Amino acid sequence: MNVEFYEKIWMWAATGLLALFLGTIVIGAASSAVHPPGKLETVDPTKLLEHPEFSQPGVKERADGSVVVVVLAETYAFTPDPIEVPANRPVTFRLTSSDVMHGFQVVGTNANAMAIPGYVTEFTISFKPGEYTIGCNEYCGVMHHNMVGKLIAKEAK
Ligand SMILES: [Cu+2]
Repeated sequence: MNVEFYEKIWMWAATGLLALFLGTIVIGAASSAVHPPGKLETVDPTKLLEHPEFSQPGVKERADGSVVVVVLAETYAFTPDPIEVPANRPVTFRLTSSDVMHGFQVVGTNANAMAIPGYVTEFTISFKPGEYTIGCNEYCGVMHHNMVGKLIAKEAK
């Protein structure tokens, strides 16, 4: 098979670009600790009001001192809002949605996850002291742009 010289150049260029893009994703994911949501845990989105955990969203402290934030995302709000957590301490988020898919991004941090009806998304992160905006970055309906919340990370006294 005869392949033209310029065609060879473009084939190698395309292969090189694919390798470069894949490498960027792998390096970016590894260096920024990007990871998919925790374990595969399901929940019935039609029975969240009776669910022991998601019927009472909020910030809770476990017996071992770790902080857990149970978040319910629904069109077009996050509950609780605002979320008050201690700063410089690992905080575990457990989120789900009661209706459609929502995003949960704490702007300016590494916290960026999806709230999917039927599934529990879990991740752990710590915050520097300050106020953060929480945004939904999955289009969820006509008022999607209004779906914002606030997170306050307070330094322990
Ligand atoms: Cu949304």
